[in-house]
Amino acid sequence: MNRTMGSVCSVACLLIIGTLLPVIVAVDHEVGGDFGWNLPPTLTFFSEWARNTTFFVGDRLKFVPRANETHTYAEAESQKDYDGCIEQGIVFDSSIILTLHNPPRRRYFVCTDGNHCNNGMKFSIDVLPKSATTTPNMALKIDVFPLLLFITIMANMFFV
Ligand SMILES: [Cu+2]
Repeated sequence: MNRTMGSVCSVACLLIIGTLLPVIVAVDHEVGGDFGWNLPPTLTFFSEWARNTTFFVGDRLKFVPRANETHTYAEAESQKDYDGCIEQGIVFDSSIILTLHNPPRRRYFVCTDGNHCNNGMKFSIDVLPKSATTTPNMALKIDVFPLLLFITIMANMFFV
């Protein structure tokens, strides 16, 4: 009886984990990686970082400056504004974590402090649809895994 109860509990736990797994796929990106959100060594530093990173709806951007540097961030509305370092709308303190909400689209970020944008503190990203984060293959594995375990445990209970 104890063994049955234990198995039922394991199955319940696995089913819960299987349900929660797809929710945890959102990723936090620290802008600039370990270098952080600081005056970059080259004008293309942040563009290169962005190009080597994949962004999905639901992911978050963290702008982390060094303790002795102060930086903000804001969005530019178009490629033209971005090229000219013209920001629109809200200027965020770097301590504010930004969630990449729907819709999927190209977004442009610049630092609004001093001449920082012209000195390379800017990057653009293509935010991809959320569905792309779970490939059909991966979604299948997540759904099938608890079921397979359930079948295995049931088989053990009845045939061992
Ligand atoms: Cu700055």
